[in-house]
Amino acid sequence: MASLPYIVGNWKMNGTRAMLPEARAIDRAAARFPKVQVAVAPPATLIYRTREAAELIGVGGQDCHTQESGAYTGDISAVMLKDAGADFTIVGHSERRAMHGETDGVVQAKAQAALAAGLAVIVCVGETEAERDAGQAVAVVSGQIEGSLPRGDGVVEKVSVAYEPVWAIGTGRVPSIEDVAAMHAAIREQLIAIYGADGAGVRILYGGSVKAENAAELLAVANVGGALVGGASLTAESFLAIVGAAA
Ligand code: G2H
Repeated sequence: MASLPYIVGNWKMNGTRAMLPEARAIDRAAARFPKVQVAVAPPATLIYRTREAAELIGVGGQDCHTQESGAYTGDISAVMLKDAGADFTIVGHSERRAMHGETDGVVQAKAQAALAAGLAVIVCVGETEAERDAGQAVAVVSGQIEGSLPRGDGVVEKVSVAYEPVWAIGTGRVPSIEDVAAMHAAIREQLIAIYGADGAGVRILYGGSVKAENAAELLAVANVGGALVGGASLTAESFLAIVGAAA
């Protein structure tokens, strides 16, 4: 059975308790879209309150540490995310890779930690503009997939991949439909190589300047199983327009 389209809002470092009514509005409206799986990843400070405010939608973290606990000032473990009410976490977002020096190995260790804590995980990959211009986009993403994806028995059901070209993030630019199709097909092939036949069921989200105006076209592409949405997820109105496009 084909899985539902998965639409995930990544609030990044945006939101105080004043955002909770948006989460509540998204949750209420999600009941109108039973054929779409909806989730938000608020800042860690809001996970507990968002979980309390929302009953239907998934709630997740934006990152986690590789370790369960210890002397890691300022960090948050997957166990803590789970305890706060998270169902999943994003790992390997390009902002983490670029601003915090996260390598594929670190991202993979974070993904394994998330799974060990009982969370599902969304592993982000994507090439820079220079890498695409150099004709290296598929090779770069393939390297990230190989190095970042968690391995082990039973993990495949809990893993999603988000393809987010770095140059499309928050810029209003999106790749051509042909380029999205080609990249998602390449990722699908690699997922099957890694996970066997079960790799065919892993959802591959597209992320990078998704908005109501382009969502339907992107979501119609083969092997696009949902969207990771940043800026357009910050109000219930703009996020729900994307959820509606997926329905
Ligand atoms: C990519 C995306 C969300 P935006 O980072 O992960 O953000 O939709 O603002 O490009």
